[in-house]
Amino acid sequence: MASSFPSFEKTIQFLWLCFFISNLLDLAHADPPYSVCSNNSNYSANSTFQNNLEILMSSIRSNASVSKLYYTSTGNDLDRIYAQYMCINYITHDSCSTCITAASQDIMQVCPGDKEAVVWEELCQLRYSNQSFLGHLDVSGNIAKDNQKDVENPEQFGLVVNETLSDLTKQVAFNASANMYATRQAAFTNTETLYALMQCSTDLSPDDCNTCLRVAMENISSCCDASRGGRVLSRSCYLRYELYAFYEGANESSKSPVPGKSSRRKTWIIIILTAAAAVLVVVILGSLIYYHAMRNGIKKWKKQNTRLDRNCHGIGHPNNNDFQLQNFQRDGLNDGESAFMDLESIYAATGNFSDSNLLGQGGFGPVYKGKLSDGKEVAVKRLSAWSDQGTDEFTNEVMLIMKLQHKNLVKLLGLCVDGDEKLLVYEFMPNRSLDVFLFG
Ligand SMILES: *[C@@H]1O[C@H](CO)[C@@H](O)[C@H](O)[C@H]1NC(C)=O
Ligand SMILES: *[C@@H]1O[C@H](CO)[C@@H](O)[C@H](O)[C@H]1NC(C)=O
Ligand SMILES: *[C@@H]1O[C@H](CO)[C@@H](O)[C@H](O)[C@H]1NC(C)=O
Ligand SMILES: *[C@@H]1O[C@H](CO)[C@@H](O)[C@H](O)[C@H]1NC(C)=O
Ligand SMILES: *[C@@H]1O[C@H](CO)[C@@H](O)[C@H](O)[C@H]1NC(C)=O
Ligand SMILES: *[C@@H]1O[C@H](CO)[C@@H](O)[C@H](O)[C@H]1NC(C)=O
Ligand SMILES: *[C@@H]1O[C@H](CO)[C@@H](O)[C@H](O)[C@H]1NC(C)=O
Ligand SMILES: *[C@@H]1O[C@H](CO)[C@@H](O)[C@H](O)[C@H]1NC(C)=O
Ligand SMILES: CC(=O)N[C@H]1CO[C@H](CO)[C@@H](O)[C@@H]1O
Repeated sequence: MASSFPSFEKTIQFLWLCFFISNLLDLAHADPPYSVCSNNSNYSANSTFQNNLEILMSSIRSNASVSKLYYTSTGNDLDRIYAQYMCINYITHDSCSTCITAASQDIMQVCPGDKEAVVWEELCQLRYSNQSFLGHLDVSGNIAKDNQKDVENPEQFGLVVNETLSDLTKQVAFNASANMYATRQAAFTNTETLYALMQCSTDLSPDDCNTCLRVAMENISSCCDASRGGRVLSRSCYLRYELYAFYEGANESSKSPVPGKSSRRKTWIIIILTAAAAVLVVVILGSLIYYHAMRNGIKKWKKQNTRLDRNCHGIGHPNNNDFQLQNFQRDGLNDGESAFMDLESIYAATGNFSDSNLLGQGGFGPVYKGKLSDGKEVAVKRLSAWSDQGTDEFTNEVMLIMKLQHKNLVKLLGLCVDGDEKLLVYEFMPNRSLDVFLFG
C-alpha cells in the first residue's frame, strides 16, 4: 500500500529532477565555443608569456565595447603575443563586448598552455599567437557547420546558394564601400528566402579576402550540400547562410520564416517542460491525496509506516550519489563545498535548536543559526509542526527556491524531511537581512 502513494520524499526528489531537467535544457544551448589549438608550442604556468597573455586579454575586453575588430600585441622577443578579435558586423557594441568577454575567458581554457589559439563564439572570434598575423590570410583550421536539417530540393538550393554567395563574395572583397561585410537575400522558392552573410577580417587585402571566401565556399559544398543552412568559421573570414533571417536588419519577408535548428530546440523544450510539468502535477496531487488519506483515519497504517527514512539532502556534496544532486554541483549552482547534512548534525549545529541560536521567528516557523562540524555557518528554518498547511508551505517554498536559486540569492544548502521535522538549510550570510531567511 505504501508504494501506491508517492511519499513526500519522492515528491521532493521529483522536484529536484524537474529542476535538473530545466538545467539540462540550458546546457543544450551551449554549442560554442568552437576552437582550434595549434598544439605545437607550449608556455608554462606563471611564465612571462602567460602573464602577457592575461594582460592582453584584459585590454581586449576593455576595447570590445568600442570597436568590433581590434588587433593588438604586447611583450618582448620570445614572449611577444599578438591578438585579434572580430565581431560579426551586425551585432551591437554591447553584444560584441559580451561575446568577447566570454571568448577571452574561454580561450584561456580551451587551449591551455598553447602559444596559439583561436576561439569562435556564436557571434565573434578571438585569436592569439606568438607570431604576428596582421594582414596574413589563414584558412587552416576552418570549421564548417551545417544546419542539421535537410532541404527538400538540394540541387535547386545549391544553385541559389552558389549564385548568391559568389555575388556576395565580389561585393565583400572588392567593393570598398562595403568594408568587407555584406548580406544578401534571394528568393528560393515561392515561400522561402535565402539569407546570406559574409565578412572578412579588414586587415586582409581584397584578393586575400576573396581567397578566404572562396575556400569557405568549397568547405560549404563539402559539409552542407543537403542542409538548409551552413556556416564557415575561419581565422580570416566568416560565411553563413540560412533559410531564415538570422541577422539584424534582414528584410523579414511576410512569408513565414522557416524553422531552423533553434526553433526545433524550442519545440523540444516545450515538449520536455510540458512533460515535466505533468509529472510534477501528478506527483503533487499524489502526495496531497496521500496526506489527506492519512488524515482521514488511516492512523493505524500511519503508525506502522510513519517513520520516513532520515532524509536530509545536502546539495552538492561530493559523496552524495544522488544523480540529480550531483548535477547541481556540476552545473555550478553550488560551490561543492557544503557539507553533507544529516539530522543529527543539524541538531548538533544548532545546539538542539536552542533559544540562544534563534535568529528570528518567521511566518512558517523559527530560524536558527547553526555551525556545521566543518565550521560552515548555516541558517536553519524549522517549519512549524505537522499540519497540511505546513506541508503545502514546505512544498511551495522548495519549489519557489528552486525556481529562484541563483548565485546572487541566499543559497539553499540542504533540506530534511523526517516525520514531523521539516528543515530548510541555507547558507548563512551575516550581512543579509533576516527577512531573506524568513521569507525566502
Ligand atoms: C590539438 O589537440 C586536440 C586534442 O588534443 C585535437 O583535437 C586537435 O585536432 C589538435 N589540433 C591540431 C592543429 O593538431
Ligand atoms: C612561436 O613558438 C614556437 C614554439 O615555441 C617557436 O618555434 C616559434 O619560433 C615562435 N615564433 C616566434 C615568432 O617567436
Ligand atoms: C604541450 O603540453 C602537452 C601537455 O600539456 C604535451 O602533451 C605536449 O607534448 C606539449 N607540446 C610541446 C610542443 O611541448
Ligand atoms: C603559479 O603561481 C601560483 C600563485 O602565484 C601558485 O599557487 C602556483 O603554484 C604557481 N604554479 C607554478 C607551476 O609555479
Ligand atoms: C557550388 O559551387 C561549388 C564550388 O564553389 C561546387 O563544388 C558545387 O558543385 C556547386 N554546386 C552547385 C549545385 O552548383
Ligand atoms: C558597392 O556597395 C554599395 C553599398 O555598400 C552599393 O550601393 C554599390 O552599388 C556597390 N557597388 C558595386 C559596383 O556593386
Ligand atoms: C576547407 O578548404 C580547404 C581548402 O580546400 C581545406 O584545406 C580544408 O581542409 C577545408 N576545411 C574544411 C573544414 O572543410
Ligand atoms: C526590403 O524590402 C523593401 C520592400 O519591401 C525593398 O524596397 C528593399 O529593397 C528590400 N531590401 C533588401 C535589402 O532586400
Ligand atoms: C580602439 C580602442 O579603444 N583602443 C583602446 C584599447 O585599449 C587600450 C588600453 O587598454 C587603449 O589604450 C586603446 O585606446
